[in-house]
Amino acid sequence: MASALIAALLLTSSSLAQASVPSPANISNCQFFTIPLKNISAPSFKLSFEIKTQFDVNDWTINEARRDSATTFNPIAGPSTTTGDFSISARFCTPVKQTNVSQTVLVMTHGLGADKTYWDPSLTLAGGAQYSLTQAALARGYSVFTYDRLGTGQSTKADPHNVVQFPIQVEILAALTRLLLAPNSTYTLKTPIKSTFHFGHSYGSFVAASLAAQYPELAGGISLSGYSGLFDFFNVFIAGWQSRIAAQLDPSRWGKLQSGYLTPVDIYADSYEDFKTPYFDHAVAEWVTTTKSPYAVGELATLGQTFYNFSSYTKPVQVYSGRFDMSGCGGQCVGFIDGAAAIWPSAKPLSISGDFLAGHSVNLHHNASAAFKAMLDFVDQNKVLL
Ligand SMILES: *[C@@H]1O[C@H](CO)[C@@H](O)[C@H](O)[C@H]1NC(C)=O
Ligand SMILES: *[C@@H]1O[C@H](CO)[C@@H](O)[C@H](O)[C@H]1NC(C)=O
Ligand SMILES: *[C@@H]1O[C@H](CO)[C@@H](O)[C@H](O)[C@H]1NC(C)=O
Ligand SMILES: *[C@@H]1O[C@H](CO)[C@@H](O)[C@H](O)[C@H]1NC(C)=O
Ligand SMILES: *[C@@H]1O[C@H](CO)[C@@H](O)[C@H](O)[C@H]1NC(C)=O
Ligand SMILES: CC(=O)N[C@H]1CO[C@H](CO)[C@@H](O)[C@@H]1O
Repeated sequence: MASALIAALLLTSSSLAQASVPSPANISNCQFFTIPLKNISAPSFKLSFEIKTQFDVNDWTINEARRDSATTFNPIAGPSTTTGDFSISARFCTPVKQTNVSQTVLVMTHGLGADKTYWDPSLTLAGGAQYSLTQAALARGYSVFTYDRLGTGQSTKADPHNVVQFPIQVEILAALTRLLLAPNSTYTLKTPIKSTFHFGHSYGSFVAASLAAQYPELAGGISLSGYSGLFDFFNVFIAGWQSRIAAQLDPSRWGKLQSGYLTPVDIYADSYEDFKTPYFDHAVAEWVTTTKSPYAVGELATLGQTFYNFSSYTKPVQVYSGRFDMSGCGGQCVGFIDGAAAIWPSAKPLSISGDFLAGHSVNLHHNASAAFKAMLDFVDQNKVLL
């Protein structure tokens, strides 16, 4: 049944392929890597709750979403430290025709519920190249690095309460960036990397932003989408997701995951957060649901619990979100997203845009190529050597 659905979906969406985008094979060399990271250490938190049953998920959702949540619910019981060895699944691509521009790598960090394919849907979606920031960046000559954040895709599925938390995701991104910048790096197909520009989507934007604040020497600039930097509407998003314990929702897909790995209940809950009608194709929403990756409750509960000094970051910052972004702006960014300027008082330059006709997952809407142009123009104009 499920495979019949997928086959039908591929047939339907193959018509999208006709917008002729050069085959990725012609313009770039790509390689997948499994990167062993040893002894990664970060501050962490003991949580005040534990997910064992679906009723625990419901109650956690209510506690996070209720109107007085800020004063009645503290997910943190106390400080701790996490140290571990992790295996990170990643992919590096670089243009066949190498130029100086190829020595800048765009490092892309995906959001909650996704994996690295967010940045290159053409890997598994027929016609997906038009939604691929990776392909657009390669066409401009940049190298691109994408990876599955800890707990997602093919990376280590660590303890979803105590280990997969926000600060360790920042440390992992820092470790990966250092590996890319290392002389004679194993992970860059012999392309010497001189500078990095970080891209984030949604949760990945918070990770990239925090990396820039903590380790400015590792980020020549940042471009953030699915992001306002503000948490005012997280309750609308968390409630709308109607999360389920992934292992119980679909044992054949996720049966091996611990109970703290959650996922929105169905395609409509996924789409509630990601998309805005009429600016997307339903086939793309189907793709999101058939390829999604559960999130760890610990990473969502610990977002915003650590202080990072964003005001000390002096390099280029771009905020580029869809007008109808649900988690970032409560469904309407116009008249709200400019508030993000206060987060980045020292950024030079700072560019904030929230009127692009899309929901949260900017890259997956019809007019994605216009968003990619705006994002990559910003890199072209502002890339700075580290
Ligand atoms: C692991 O890293 C910590 C610092 O974060 C260091 O003190 C310790 O010696 C390291 N252990 C190994 C085995 O490298
Ligand atoms: C590329 O970089 C090298 C070394 O930094 C420089 O000499 C050369 O002029 C650059 N080429 C272009 C086309 O920018
Ligand atoms: C990198 O490779 C070059 C050429 O093979 C070599 O001369 C250089 O010593 C290497 N650098 C490091 C840090 O390994
Ligand atoms: C953050 O950084 C700015 C600029 O470097 C500094 O003035 C400020 O004191 C820092 N804030 C905190 C709380 O450390
Ligand atoms: C696509 O997005 C750009 C940038 O926001 C906008 O100027 C253009 O009008 C949009 N095109 C369509 C067909 O929506
Ligand atoms: C001109 C050219 O090299 N075309 C190739 C692009 O990539 C596809 C798929 O790998 C090949 O079939 C074409 O021959």
